Amino acid sequence: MKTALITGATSGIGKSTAYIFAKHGINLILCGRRQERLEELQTELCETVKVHTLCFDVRNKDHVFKSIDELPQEFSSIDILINNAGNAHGLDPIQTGNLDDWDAMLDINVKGLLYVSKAIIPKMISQKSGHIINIGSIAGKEVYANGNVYCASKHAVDAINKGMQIDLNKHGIRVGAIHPGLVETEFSNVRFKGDDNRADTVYNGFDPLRPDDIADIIAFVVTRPYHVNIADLVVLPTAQANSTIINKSL
Ligand code: NDP
Ligand code: 8X3
Repeated sequence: MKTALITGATSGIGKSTAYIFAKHGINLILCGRRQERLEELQTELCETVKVHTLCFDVRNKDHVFKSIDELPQEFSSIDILINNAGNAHGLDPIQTGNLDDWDAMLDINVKGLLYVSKAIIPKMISQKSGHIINIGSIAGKEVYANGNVYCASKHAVDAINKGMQIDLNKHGIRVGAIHPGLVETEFSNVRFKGDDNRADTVYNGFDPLRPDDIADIIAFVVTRPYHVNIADLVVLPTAQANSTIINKSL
């Protein structure tokens, strides 16, 4: 049986991925900052697969490395890493952007992803196998108004994904990115700092992606035969043409 470590497993895409992986019989290491949610998931999913939880903020590199280094023996061999933890913080023109928001996005979406990857990649190299999926975004392919730093963080994920593909190629480790468009999760509630009405308007008037749509695709990607690596995938709701064109009449 394979073991997957999923960051950002307490909500949205990461949480759906945990459920779908459990259905595929993949043992789980579930990560996030909200301990209560991790415990709820563990209680539910441990009826199907083995589940271990790690409560850390991906910004805390010491905690990230210690938690992963000290995994119990039965979870220490990680076959699949889903680098999913991340969020947008704010939606402001560059000239009025909030410095704390910028720090959060770069520290979580970019540096946090790097810390978790650095803690796991040497294990994959010594195993001579592994599969890393980086969750980017359409915001990593295009820049939209007021998206500046979030888009920069996701462009960085796109670049890191390509860098990993090159550097890990000779080690037989599969690396790929999935870049979703609009998925209805807690993403906009976080972006708008708990303004749920504003968050709802993002997904009104069209049929957005649901977290299960992306989780299904992640499960498809990790269940391909070893010689198949899905390297880069943009997934949009049918109503979305790109970052800015959304057919709200559907
Ligand atoms: P959610 O807000 O629903 O989930 C975000 C997850 O990330 C939560 O589990 C959260 O857990 C975790 N997380 C956030 N900050 C930290 C942190 N500092 N340390 C550890 N974990 C953290 O959003 P989504 O499911 O939508 O987002 C998942 C990924 O998908 C993100 O990388 C996002 O950028 C990307 N994405 C989302 C899209 C969308 O439209 N929703 C579209 C394209 C990409 P906790 O709070 O418990 O720490
Ligand atoms: C999330 C999608 O368009 O809000 O990455 O940036 S978007």
